[in-house]
Amino acid sequence: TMQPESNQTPSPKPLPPCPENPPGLVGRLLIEFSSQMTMERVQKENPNVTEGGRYSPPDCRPRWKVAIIIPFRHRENHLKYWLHYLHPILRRQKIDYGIYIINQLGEDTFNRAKLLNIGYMEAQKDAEYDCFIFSDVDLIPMDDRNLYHCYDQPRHFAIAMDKFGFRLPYAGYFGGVSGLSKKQFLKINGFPNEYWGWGGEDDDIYNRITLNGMKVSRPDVRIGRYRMIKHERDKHNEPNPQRFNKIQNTKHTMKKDGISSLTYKLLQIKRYPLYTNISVEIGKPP
Ligand code: UD2
Ligand code: MN
Repeated sequence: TMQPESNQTPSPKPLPPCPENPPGLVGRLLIEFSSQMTMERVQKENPNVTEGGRYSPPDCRPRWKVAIIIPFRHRENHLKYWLHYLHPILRRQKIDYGIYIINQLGEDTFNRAKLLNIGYMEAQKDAEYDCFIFSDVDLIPMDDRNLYHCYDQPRHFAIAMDKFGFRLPYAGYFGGVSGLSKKQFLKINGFPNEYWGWGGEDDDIYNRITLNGMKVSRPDVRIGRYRMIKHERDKHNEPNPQRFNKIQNTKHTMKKDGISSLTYKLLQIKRYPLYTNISVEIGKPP
């Protein structure tokens, strides 16, 4: 005999998948950095973001679970603008996401790519992310049709920056903002840990992608536009004189230097309303 269905608790209505082209996008955005920004203001603007900078669309089932990873030291002012602009954009894009600031403690030489590797490791302790977007703290997209999720091939988002005259500076450029699925990231053994100081690490990542038989995917040049907040070169992030040599050798170094060889000391994880701050000690150049 059949069970009467009437006295069962109704299961919640399954959400439809989020649309591939979210209807609430507005396109080209006005981005400026002259108005005063405070964290209190940005928090008030984003009441629906949950602790640690997590958000999931309430009305549809997102296609990707995205960890956004930002390498960081002493850029508090830039971070406020980044959060002010990005949270509303990501919300309109119907992305399920978490924001991770990877903060290098101490004053030894900065190491962007190693911090990004750490972000990949640490974010996965929080949730089953399947997409990782790596962004400089000073880069704001000028068009919300530049969708922050992953693609069939590793994605380069920041292709037309104001500081480069809104053009790609060279064909193999992969700096600024990029995104890889978990599978793509593991295929290239993550990012190099041995680029200390400014430059070269993005070219090494580009080499890893092409050497492993993948191609870089990019948005339309009218959509992949960015503003970078103007800044001086930071202390302890001087141009790395070894970078020209090192990017010639990716083929030989990528198998041993990468996510497989990553070591670091985790010092603190703090959940703020709009982001998670992960402070780490990463050592110094040999
Ligand atoms: C370019 C690339 C960047 C990277 C870098 C070389 C662009 C827009 N970006 O950036 O992706 O390849 O060259 O390493 O072309 N940071 C701190 N504190 C520091 C130093 C760096 O937080 O003391 C972080 C921060 O997120 C910053 C990022 O590292 O945005 C890149 O450093 P940058 O902004 O000084 O380098 P830039 O603008 O030449
Ligand atoms: Mn910059």
